[in-house]
Amino acid sequence: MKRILNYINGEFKAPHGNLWLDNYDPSVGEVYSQIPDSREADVSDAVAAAKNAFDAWSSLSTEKRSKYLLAISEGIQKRLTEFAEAESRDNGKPTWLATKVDIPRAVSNFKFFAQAITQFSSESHAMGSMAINYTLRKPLGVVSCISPWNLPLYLFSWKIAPALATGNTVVAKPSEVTPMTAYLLSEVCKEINLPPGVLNIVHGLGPNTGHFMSIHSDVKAISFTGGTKTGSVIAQNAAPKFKKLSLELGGKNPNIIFDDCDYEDMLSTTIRSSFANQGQICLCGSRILVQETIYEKFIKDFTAKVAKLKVGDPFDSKTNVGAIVSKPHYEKILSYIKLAKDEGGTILTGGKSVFPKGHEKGLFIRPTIITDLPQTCRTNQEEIFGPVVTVDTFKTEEEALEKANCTEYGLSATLWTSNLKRAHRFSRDLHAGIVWVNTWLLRDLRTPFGGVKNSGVGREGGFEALQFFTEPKNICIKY
Ligand code: TXE
Repeated sequence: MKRILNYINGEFKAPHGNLWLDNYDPSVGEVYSQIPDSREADVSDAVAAAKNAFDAWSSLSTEKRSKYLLAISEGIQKRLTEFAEAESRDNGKPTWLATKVDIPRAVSNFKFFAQAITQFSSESHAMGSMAINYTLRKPLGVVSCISPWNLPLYLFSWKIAPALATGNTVVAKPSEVTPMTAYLLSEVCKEINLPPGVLNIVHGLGPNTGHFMSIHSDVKAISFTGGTKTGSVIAQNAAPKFKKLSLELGGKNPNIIFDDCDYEDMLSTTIRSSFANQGQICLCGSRILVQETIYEKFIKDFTAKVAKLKVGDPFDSKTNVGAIVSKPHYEKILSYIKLAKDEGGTILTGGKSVFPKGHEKGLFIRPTIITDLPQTCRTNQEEIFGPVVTVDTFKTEEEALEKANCTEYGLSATLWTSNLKRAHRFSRDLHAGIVWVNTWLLRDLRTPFGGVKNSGVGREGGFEALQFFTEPKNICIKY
């Protein structure tokens, strides 16, 4: 059975304790590889390597660092099919999705930050004829990047690329549930001769590997994407040492549909925003709010289309919905479907597991639509993170806004309307870090990405990421 290794100081290394974790293919429910169960000693090695590499890496010219990032980007691009198949097998997502979105996006992340760093500059503030202030932006040192399983390489590279571009050295950990493309990335780094220690990839469990990565005193900042509870644990661990933190956490995003929208566009996009990647995207619109005037029509059309989605083999190009990432997560989603029924919800379609031919032990759940639940119930308040949406109605704009804003989360929101004034007004008043009007998940890598309330702290993307990974220093010079 294939065993992947840690990538520390430019070398592939087995964990000190020789401990290993099983890695599952969720579409067949079987272990297909093993990964290091790294502990404190492995993390210490990685941090020491990163610390050692920092002076040389941070002193390289921007152009040279940029070239390394471009080489990584090209290295992934050359092996795109291999990366996409690995992502699909590890995660359960359709291979076409990994080929079209996940891996190309990882390629663009490295390319984007390779270019962005060449355009990064800092401010100066003139004090009349008395003095001039200018801001120096210096890299932080060793930083930890911890990423989740839903968009494995996509989110891993979204953190690593800006961290490296700004001159930091990195210790990174992918989710233990989806480690394979991070391992392939370490192969690419080796192939392109990235200087040893600049990027170190350590595999293992969150409470072990991730924990040591967040408490190590030589780690200056942590960039984390994952569950809200984990984010809170990391924030508590990081606080005593005043580490800089960027936390991208969960969401319970509203998808608000007014009767004056472009109906067909809304309908096809809503299917995507509800069930893309098995609903396991923090930006999915899991609470659909529909204006009463078009509710009956919407329910009929939406249910009919969703019932026809093909669930099954991720490697089949006709599959719309692949496997759920892991057994514990699969059980969590099913338990929420049960909760929704207990809370009085009506299941319009889905609501159960399926066992496609040849994948009888796989983890598949039919896309599920639930109605008749108040916004206050747990099903509508807690993040399910699966192919499950609820649909509710509203009469007025005020009611829609109140329902949209009524959770502890505030990551993203989608708004469907042709009324320009309403689009501006409503977008302004939504509690969300990102608002899409008449579209969903249309991403421009330059824009700030992140949420409010329990959806996180800080922003990633574009110059926000470059600013996060640098420390500003003000220098005041008297004329
Ligand atoms: O994520 P975790 P889980 C949500 C979603 C899901 C829930 C839990 O609702 O059901 O979170 O998912 C590492 N110190 N999202 O348990 O645990 C872990 O190893 C340091 C939303 O899989 O947050 C992994 O690399 N690190 C989300 C990463 O944190 C720790 C995407 C994320 O894992 C750690 C995923 C610790 N103590 C889940 N504990 C989104 N917003 O995109 C775990 N980790």
